[in-house]
Amino acid sequence: MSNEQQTQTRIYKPSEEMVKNAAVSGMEAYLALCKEAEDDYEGFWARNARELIEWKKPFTQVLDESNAPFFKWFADGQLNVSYNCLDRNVNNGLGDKVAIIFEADNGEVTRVTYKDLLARVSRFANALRGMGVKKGDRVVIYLPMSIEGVVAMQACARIGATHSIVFGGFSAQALRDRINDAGAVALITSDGQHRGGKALPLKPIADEALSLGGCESIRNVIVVKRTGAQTAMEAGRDQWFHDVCANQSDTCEPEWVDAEHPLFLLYTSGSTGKPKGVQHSTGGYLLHAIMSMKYTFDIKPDDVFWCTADIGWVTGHTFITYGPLACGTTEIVFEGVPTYPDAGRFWKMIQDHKVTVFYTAPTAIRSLIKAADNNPDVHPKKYDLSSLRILGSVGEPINPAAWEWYHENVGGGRCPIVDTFWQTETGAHMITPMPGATPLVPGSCTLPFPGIQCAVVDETGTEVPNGQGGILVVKRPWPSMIRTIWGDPERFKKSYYPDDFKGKLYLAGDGAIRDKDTGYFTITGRIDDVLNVSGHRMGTMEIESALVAHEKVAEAAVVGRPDDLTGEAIVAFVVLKGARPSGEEAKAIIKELQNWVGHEIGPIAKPKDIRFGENLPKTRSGKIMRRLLRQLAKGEEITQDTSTLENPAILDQLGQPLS
Ligand code: 6R9
Repeated sequence: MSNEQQTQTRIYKPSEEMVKNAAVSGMEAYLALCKEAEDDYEGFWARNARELIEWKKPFTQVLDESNAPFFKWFADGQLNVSYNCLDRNVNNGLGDKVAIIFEADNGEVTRVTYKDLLARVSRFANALRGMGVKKGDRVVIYLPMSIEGVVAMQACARIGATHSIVFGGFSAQALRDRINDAGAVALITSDGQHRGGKALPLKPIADEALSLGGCESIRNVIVVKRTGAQTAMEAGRDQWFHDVCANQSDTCEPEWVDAEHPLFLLYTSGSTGKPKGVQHSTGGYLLHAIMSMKYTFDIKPDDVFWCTADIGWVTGHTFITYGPLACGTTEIVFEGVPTYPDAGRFWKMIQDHKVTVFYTAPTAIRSLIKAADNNPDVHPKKYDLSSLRILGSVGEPINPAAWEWYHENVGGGRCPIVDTFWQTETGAHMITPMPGATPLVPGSCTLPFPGIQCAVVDETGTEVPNGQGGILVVKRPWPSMIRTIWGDPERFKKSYYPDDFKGKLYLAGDGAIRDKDTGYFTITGRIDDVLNVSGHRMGTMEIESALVAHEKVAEAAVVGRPDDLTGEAIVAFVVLKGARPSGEEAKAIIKELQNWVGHEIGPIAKPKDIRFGENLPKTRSGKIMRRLLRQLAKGEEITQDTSTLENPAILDQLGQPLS
């Protein structure tokens, strides 16, 4: 047996102690929860919703399928998410407990108790109300990782405004498109952000976005002072966050909303067209956020939880802003980057703050493995990581070698790794181990979350036998699922409940295979034109449209190629309007196009490799043969018959990497 095979088949059972103390204690407990849901699906979720959420008005209806696939959960119940995250904990005696340990890029630490956080949220919620922001209005938040980021989200939730976070690394154009699509009335941003020892501007990008046209719905811009950079403020529109919060009352009556009220929109990449505004609910979303904290992270009162995601992604929503606070947890919010001042930063922070549950992405792990290989001083073994008890992974498949390293060097061989598969659209965990129950197999996200009914099917929607790969689907609606695509219900139906499956199965967009013996799931990657670069979703079409918007570009096709560090890397095949360039000229245009895409979408969308051709490989009916481009991008030889192509000779030209 080769080493790779050995590592792949190794099974890690939870320790007796872990089993004894875990919320889901042993496989019997896991299976009992699954059976409870199997026997009485609605009863299972309703029981949890009653136990885990404080309702202003209790629900009597559970699941409403009358307008499928626009499902409703707990529709006649009323609640407020901010109340459940803050007031509830303060009322239960946790007022002086630390809610957030904020560590700045420069290492400065600020602690905010539940009582403080409630006061800060209330003041800002009052300020927003004072500006006329009301229930149902959309508010776009374009902020770095900060206490104010969490405060802004919670304040929106408190007054029933629907927030939409735009990741601070996105461009003016991307911000403008999201403001425009959401029809937002207010924008919350900051003068700038600190990352890796540098102060970067943010407000100027927001200003550029607002100047592009299409953002006329914005009445107020609120600016958090972070870097102290000279900042232009437009009279009548822009105000400082600290000014609007000054003199506001520390209390703010929450807006009680229906369970189906949209808590937030979050834009994500799809296979075609523009990014889609994934709309989430209030009650169902909160429920599964809490359940994921309790079951997957086995969260306990004295845990210190750290999710390293940015609040700009769904992981930051569910596992920074909502899940941990709703459970009364102490959590870390980190402003900086894992490699500053050196690549030991994560390990030092775990040591300093005695983190017990740590949740990060495979791409971060892989880059820290590389760093530790090159510099023994930043190796996790140099730090005291004994406080850790559970590790998590999210965003992309974790390769078994990285899993083993994480388990051994960060978890000291004793911490279970929960490899959590889920999506922006699913709101919370879908397939994941339970740390005190599920035997772990590196590289597999193992079994569905209790109550979630996943399957692997073929193109007709028929379940395939274990051991045979197929398409991942979810068989029944679940509380935290996407409700619709903002402003485009037809696209919601087509993307997630396609006619191919008679509109009955939720299509995740990923391929999967189940193990022959255990039934464990392994995600095999996206089956659509979505790339996963460092755990960030990028639509190939989005990058292609950015490229063809450049004056020199006639046509472009974008594909992914496997990359050791980032999971996938973006490769663009480009036909210029002028002659095919070579040498120095080609290099200069490559730089120009990379910067252009960075400016149009954001630095994460920059193609790593750009190749020029006089044309692209096309079928006689004019379809670009992306399969062949993928092979070229990987540097594979094309062996199949290409005689059906209109222009087979083009493959030689495109096979030559320049950059
Ligand atoms: C939470 C989040 C979703 C896509 C998803 C899949 C990939 C996420 C994964 C995983 C394998 C895991 N993905 N977690 N693949 N194993 N544990 O990442 O949401 O940004 O919407 O991305 O990420 O391809 O479809 P989102």
